[in-house]
Amino acid sequence: MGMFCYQCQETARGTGCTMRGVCGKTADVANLQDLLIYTLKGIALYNLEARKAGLPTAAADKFVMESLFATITNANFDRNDFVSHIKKALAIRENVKQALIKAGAAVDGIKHDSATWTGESETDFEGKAALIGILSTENEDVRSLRELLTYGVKGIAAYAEHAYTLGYQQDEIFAFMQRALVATTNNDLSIDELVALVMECGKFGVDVMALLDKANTSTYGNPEISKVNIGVRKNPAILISGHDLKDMEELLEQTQGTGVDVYTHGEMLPANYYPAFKKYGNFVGNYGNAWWLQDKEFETFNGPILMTTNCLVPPRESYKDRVYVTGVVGFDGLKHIPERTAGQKKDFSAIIEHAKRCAPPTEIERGEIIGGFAHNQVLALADKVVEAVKSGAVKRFFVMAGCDGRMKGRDYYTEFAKALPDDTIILTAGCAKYRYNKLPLGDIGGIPRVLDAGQCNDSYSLAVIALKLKEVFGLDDVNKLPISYNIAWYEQKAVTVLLALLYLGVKNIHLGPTLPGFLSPNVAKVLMENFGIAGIGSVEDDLKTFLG
Ligand code: FSO
Ligand code: SF4
Repeated sequence: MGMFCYQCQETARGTGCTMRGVCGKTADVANLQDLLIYTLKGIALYNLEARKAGLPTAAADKFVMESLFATITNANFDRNDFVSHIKKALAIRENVKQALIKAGAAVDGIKHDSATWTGESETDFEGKAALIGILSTENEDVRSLRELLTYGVKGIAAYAEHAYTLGYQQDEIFAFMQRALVATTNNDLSIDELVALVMECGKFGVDVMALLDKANTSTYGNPEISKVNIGVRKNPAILISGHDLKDMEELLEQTQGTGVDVYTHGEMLPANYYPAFKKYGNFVGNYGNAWWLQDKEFETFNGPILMTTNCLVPPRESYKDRVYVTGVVGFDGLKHIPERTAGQKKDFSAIIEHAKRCAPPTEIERGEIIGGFAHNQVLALADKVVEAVKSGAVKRFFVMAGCDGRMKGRDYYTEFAKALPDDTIILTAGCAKYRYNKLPLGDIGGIPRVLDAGQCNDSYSLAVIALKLKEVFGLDDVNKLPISYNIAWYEQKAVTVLLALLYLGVKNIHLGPTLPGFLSPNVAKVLMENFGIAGIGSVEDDLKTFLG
């Protein structure tokens, strides 16, 4: 069975996975994911009408958001989950349609196949999936723009879901996700109209990151400068990874008094920066590095692991029985911790009991790392930062946010960080930081040379900081600041972050380790000509370009 997926940076040969994903996604799952996205477009066609008619849209809004999130790279590998999502999608689509009919709205005009196809069995789904994949859009530029938009919307969905979990939502964001999905079904849209939608996606990228920032900081306080322990203690423990702070909170609450410690992994590291989590004595620190090293680090952790969102790597047999997943995450054979029911918390008792039977983590590192430089903390230091720039102590900032990954070429980011002159500061967010956050890069007059704002969505903080500096220095253009952008990407949330930066007017972003395989030569040209987007070269050449 064939497949076609090119949504992430590690896509095979830089052009597309066709037999099985480099990520481990099987062809049948890839095809079912395509069919799910296709069916969401049908839901969106009806739901936009429902929105216009003032009918309730909440159930479909939530379902579309969660389903988009579930198709992000490394989130869900479970065929059964996608079969049941597609069945649910067909049912929801029908519900919205019937509600429209009941309200006297005209639905006859909704004729697109995504809104009308039906199927019942897995065989039906597989047959249909074979007809509607990404390559069914023949024009490569249209396909490229449709997919760029879809991936931007997937990232928006992920961030919207985190905010939603904390009780924050915005109708305009739901409506945009659906409008964008519908746009990908419209053969009449011109290239210019699709480009405009991609830019609008950047606007909603900013909006959703701002919403999530508000949700996180209102719930857990503003991240503050923190020293994070990267060593281990002697108690049995749970490792929590992914991005979901609500899971973090409830796990910490439920482990109190059990003798079980909690450590973060990967993108959960920034939980260590939030005041609300510091009060828990059993919250030890961070264990390990970025997501792709989990096959080694989960092994030596010895205790159970809770994966709250992407990025899950297909687990090895040796530790598979210790991996628990929750939320949109899925993998055949892993234990799934059920969702919250109204007013109730998630029940983490099984994983806590499991931890008690395990050995404490094996030490793989010792020491501390520093982080917590989100916008509030940096702006509290603004005078110091501005003074350092004015005095020439700090010559330039390098935004090196984004993702880490397995690709060998990502050594570039470590070498680049090492080669940067001593009067420069790295601003980071996302798991890209693990390429240089343990290097002895020192500080400039007390300001660390690596300022970590947090998770990938906290790239929003970096934008807030840049806009504030622009104001302080009285500049009319954010590109006149002494800030360069050398960003690493992997999955679709990074696409959202990139589009958000473009929307904010940031130019000359260098994107690596490779440019997206889903950019056709013409679309790549538009991005290069209009925004100065470029790839990466050698550390030496790039430094010359940036510092030139
Ligand atoms: Fe990394 Fe994975 Fe946070 Fe991504 S852990 S790669 S952009 O999920 O979301 O930075
Ligand atoms: Fe390939 Fe990436 Fe798609 Fe996985 S998510 S199938 S690695 S392109």
